[in-house]
Amino acid sequence: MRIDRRFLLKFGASVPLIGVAQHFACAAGETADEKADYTIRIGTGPVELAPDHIISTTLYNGQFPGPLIRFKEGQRAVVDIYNDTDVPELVHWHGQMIPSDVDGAAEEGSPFVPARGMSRIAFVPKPQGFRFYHTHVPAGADLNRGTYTGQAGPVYIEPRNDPGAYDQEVFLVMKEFEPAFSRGGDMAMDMLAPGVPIKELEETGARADEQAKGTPKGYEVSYELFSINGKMLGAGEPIRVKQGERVLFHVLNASATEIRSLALPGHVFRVVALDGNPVPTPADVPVLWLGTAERISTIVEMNRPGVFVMGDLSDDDRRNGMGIVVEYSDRKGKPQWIKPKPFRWDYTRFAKTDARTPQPDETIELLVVKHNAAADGFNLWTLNGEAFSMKTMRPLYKLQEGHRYRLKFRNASDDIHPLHLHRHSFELVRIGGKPTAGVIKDVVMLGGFQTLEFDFVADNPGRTLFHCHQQLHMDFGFMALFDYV
Ligand SMILES: [Cu+2]
Repeated sequence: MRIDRRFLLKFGASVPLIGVAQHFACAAGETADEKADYTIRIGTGPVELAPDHIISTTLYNGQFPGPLIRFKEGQRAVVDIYNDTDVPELVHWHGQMIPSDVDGAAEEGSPFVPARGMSRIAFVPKPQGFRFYHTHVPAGADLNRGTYTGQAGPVYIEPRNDPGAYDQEVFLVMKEFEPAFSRGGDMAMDMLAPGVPIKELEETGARADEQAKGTPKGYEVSYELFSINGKMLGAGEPIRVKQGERVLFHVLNASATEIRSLALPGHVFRVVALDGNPVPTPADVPVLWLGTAERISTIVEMNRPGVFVMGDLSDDDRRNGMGIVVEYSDRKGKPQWIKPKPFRWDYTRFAKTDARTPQPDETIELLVVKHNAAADGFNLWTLNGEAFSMKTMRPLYKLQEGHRYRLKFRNASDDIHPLHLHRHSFELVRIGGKPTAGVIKDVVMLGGFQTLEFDFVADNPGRTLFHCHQQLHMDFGFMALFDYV
């Protein structure tokens, strides 16, 4: 067993409340003797998605999804991470406001978990709500790396007091397996509201296409097998419910690249939290849409007895596994699927009724452009003309602690981008031209040829990564680093 030499330093940096001096006073032996609260083992193993579909991939603790980790908000946790693979790894604590060196992103300075080695980290989990953990290594052209693997698991940070107005809590992790490169996809692109494509952005996109004339479009990734909680539709245990029950679902889209949808025929979802943060206006919707890495917490009242398929709207993906059976007690029979009416996903539905937000101290504009097949057959992505360089890791912008920043995105591509900011939450302030307020997230979908604005307060000093969560986009330029002055 090898202890990462940086781990003492990490302790000092991550326990501000207890005091750095005290931690440096404990000898290395004492901290090493301290028992870990959680242990994560990264290793390759099989996943039985269905009896006739057993795949092999990299997993946490030999299972997919990785074990549900329940932290207590504000209560320091020690996590041992063992890497039983031959390549360095990173475990990122998505959606938590923790220091850069334990966040699990190399761009921020988090050390790798060495191949065949281990790291011990400690941090104070926050904020409360539904988060997750996943690998943060680039995959590039290797479909056995990064989020194409099974390295993802749910995290729930228990609030200090839980209202508990539900009868059952169910975590759902949506995930595809057996990826392959393809040219062009068939993903739904017209499911976001409000907003219409902006002509000027279409023209910018067309000019970029013109420059790449003659080259085919860049690689995309498609998948053969689809699952919820590591089981293809029908292969796992059904979710068993009783009439009149209120079931709280925590849904995670753990896809590397895809947008997912979810519907339960005859039932509505009352959305209570987005990315783990309670929404100002809980509202009922017939369909959930989640970009890569987005989470939705939603209560369903079980008031229509039967046996149903809760599944993705894509017929192909659902038939290849993206669904789970919901079964009322004493009901038997073939699970029913009824296609819901088309429904556009609108974050502003859950917003404050008054769309006023504080004025930002500074505004940063970011133009997103796709360069077809410009990187060895992969699309290259630029922000204000620059693709992120893993070599220089140059910070794009220096933040002043305490300032409120507004990021204004203009998307000159037809793709939807799940934008993600590390170590901070942001507030949506404008989507497709419509002002909004009060929806706090850490991932948001930016529509094709559309605009979006969000604000964040620089309240967690340290290097901070921003990127598109679509693995192909983040690996090929769509990243930016912020630092504090
Ligand atoms: Cu993207």
